[in-house]
Amino acid sequence: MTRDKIKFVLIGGFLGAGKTTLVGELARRYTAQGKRVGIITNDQTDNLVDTQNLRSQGFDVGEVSGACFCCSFNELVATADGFTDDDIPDVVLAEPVGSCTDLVATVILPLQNLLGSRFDLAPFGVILKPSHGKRILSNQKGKTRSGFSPQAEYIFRKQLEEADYLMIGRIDQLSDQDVANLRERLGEIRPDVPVITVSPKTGQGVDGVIQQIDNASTAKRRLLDIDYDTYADGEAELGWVNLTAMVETGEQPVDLDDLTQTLVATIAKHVIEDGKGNIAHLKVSALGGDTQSVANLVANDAAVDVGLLAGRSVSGSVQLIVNARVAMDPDDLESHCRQAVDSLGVQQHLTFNSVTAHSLRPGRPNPTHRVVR
Ligand SMILES: Nc1nc2c(ncn2[C@@H]2O[C@H](COP(=O)(O)OP(=O)(O)OP(=O)(O)O)[C@@H](O)[C@H]2O)c(=O)[nH]1
Ligand SMILES: [Mg+2]
Repeated sequence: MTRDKIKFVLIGGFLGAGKTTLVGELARRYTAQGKRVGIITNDQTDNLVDTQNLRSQGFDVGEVSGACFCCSFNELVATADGFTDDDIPDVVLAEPVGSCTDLVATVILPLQNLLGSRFDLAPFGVILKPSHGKRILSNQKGKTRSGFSPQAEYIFRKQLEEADYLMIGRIDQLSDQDVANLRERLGEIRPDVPVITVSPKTGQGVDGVIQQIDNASTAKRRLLDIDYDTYADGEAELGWVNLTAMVETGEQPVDLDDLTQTLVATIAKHVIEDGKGNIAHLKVSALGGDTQSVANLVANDAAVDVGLLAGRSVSGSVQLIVNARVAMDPDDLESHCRQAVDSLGVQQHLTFNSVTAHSLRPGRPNPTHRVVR
């Protein structure tokens, strides 16, 4: 029996751009169409809020952790194959690490060249994070206004340059003028790619994303002209902390949404008061039984958002996971995260069974495969 190829959809974009939210919304729509969906998440280290978030929405999620897709290409392939044992997906939705770029050369083309008989590679869509896009893309040469270094801004731009189609995200929060300005800036970077608008959170424009995914004619496979030294410096600027705390509530149930929002706000307060930190994405998950809350903060001056609402209180065991990506020293970031968790424990009368944390600066990207011009 011959099978249809698995459609492989990679959704790129900077940290906090809305990739996981979009992947969840796409998965819901494909599932409603009767398609089987597999999702692959990715991070430099383990214990991912995104994996839990998408699993708690009922999706089948595989995780590639320990390095980005390009440096863990064989694990990516094994994870995509892992879905195929008894229930072969029609669509695989994959979310790379938000500080990664050069994905056409290191992930899409190698997958197409080596496994093209099994996977049908969709056009590559990249979602623009408006809060940083507005500042980075309007920069005069040599001046940075985003709070990130020129090297981190370089990654942001390179991500946009390699797209087959670009998405302006969070349009529920943008004025028509904002959208027009961002379109103009994107047109300067890539005059030849379609630019669509989308709100992964409200679902507005997601049909347009599906049309782009199905429009094979836009898949131009643009190879970047990229300097890996600058790319590596930009990634190394980011402090990365994944912290997991296993806690018990007192007899009084705790409101999970309150827990996640408070913890994000407290970590952010420490980071901002420190005066050195620039938040790319702070996310906290609280999982009690089968109820989960995720709260997020995507910039120093943004508001804390509950991306996944639990809507109820629980008592007993709760797992807290913090994933923090902030331009600052990772050891300092870890101590801010630990302090915030401690003070939350006191405030909410939590008993700690364990707290483990892993902090790092991403190492130099060393792709398994890289297609060059
Ligand atoms: N208002 C609004 N918020 C959104 C939208 N899309 C995503 N968000 C919020 O933005 C935050 C980050 O979204 P994620 O989907 O986690 O972003 P991401 O790109 O996966 O982030 P990383 O995995 O860290 O790179 C969450 O609080 C989301 O709820 C949107 O269209 N509108
Ligand atoms: Mg994500």
